[in-house]
Amino acid sequence: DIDVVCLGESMVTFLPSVPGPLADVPSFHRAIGGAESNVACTLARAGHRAGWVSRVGADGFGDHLVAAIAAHGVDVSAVARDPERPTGIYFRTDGERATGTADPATPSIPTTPSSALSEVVYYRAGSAASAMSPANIPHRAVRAGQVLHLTGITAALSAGCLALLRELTSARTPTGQGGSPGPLVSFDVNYRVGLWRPNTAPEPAAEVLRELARHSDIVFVGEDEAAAVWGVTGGPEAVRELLPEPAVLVVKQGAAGATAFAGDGAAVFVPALRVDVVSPVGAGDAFAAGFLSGTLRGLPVRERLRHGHLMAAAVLTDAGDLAPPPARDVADRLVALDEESWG
Ligand code: KDG
Repeated sequence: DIDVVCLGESMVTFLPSVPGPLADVPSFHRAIGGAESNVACTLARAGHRAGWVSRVGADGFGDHLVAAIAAHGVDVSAVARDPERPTGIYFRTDGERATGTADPATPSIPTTPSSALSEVVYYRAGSAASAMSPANIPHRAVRAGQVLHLTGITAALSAGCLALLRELTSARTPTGQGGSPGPLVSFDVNYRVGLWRPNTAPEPAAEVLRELARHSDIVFVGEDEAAAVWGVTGGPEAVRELLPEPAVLVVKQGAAGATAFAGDGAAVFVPALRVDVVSPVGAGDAFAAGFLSGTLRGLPVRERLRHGHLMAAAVLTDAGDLAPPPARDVADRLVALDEESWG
């Protein structure tokens, strides 16, 4: 029995040994990345039964990915190997860490967030996962959980991947409409601007991501993403106006916090924890995992958001895309702290 199935491409990730531009980094440290498997790994570490469905190459990077994700406790039995296509990889660079002081009296010393100077370089075109389509996916395994987690990254990879997401989002059976209820579809918009170039992406991002979000049950989107993809400014309410359909909509507001619309429609805002950010990559995935963990446990929306922030904080303070979440009893104690502790 599986609680959550996450479907999407994962890649072997290379993290730089030193900050600086790609041309100057002499060596890299191997890790794993992939928005959906990050969610699966975090959920598994948090005590849920999580599965990851994907395709990887019949190569050493594929071996490593499958083994590393399985080592987090994720069910990888439905991952297929493609002897014709490689496993995707990607490299990250790290901007110089913020140095100096934020004191406005000494403005000559810049305080640049490291993320502003970081680069992501993908080698994933033509990868095994980009060849996913409705024809080569284990449909029973994909629908085996209570929740099926997808992201907008997959929609950018190929026409087949986009067709698959369309099928999975539109085939859901909302509870109360008869038939055997399929999994709740969770969709993180995850707008990756580098993947949506007109000559490589199957269709324009704005329409595709909106359509997929509207057909999902639980949607995660950053306020900054909503502005970049749809030109929506005006806060979480404006995003809700654009996406009124999902039963649950979570608008992430960066370091400020996140707002959820659910149930009676009232907005619930929970501030984020203030942490020293080492790397922001993967924090959104950890947030989604925390929120979904709370959803699976039937917790109130406010607590789901707090679990999201706690798991995001663990990744924000780590260099990799993935970090172990706090143990469940610790997380529960922190989530139960009063309003004052939560800012
Ligand atoms: O969400 C973090 C991801 O960006 C990273 O792990 C790699 O899936 C990835 C992507 O496509 O950028």
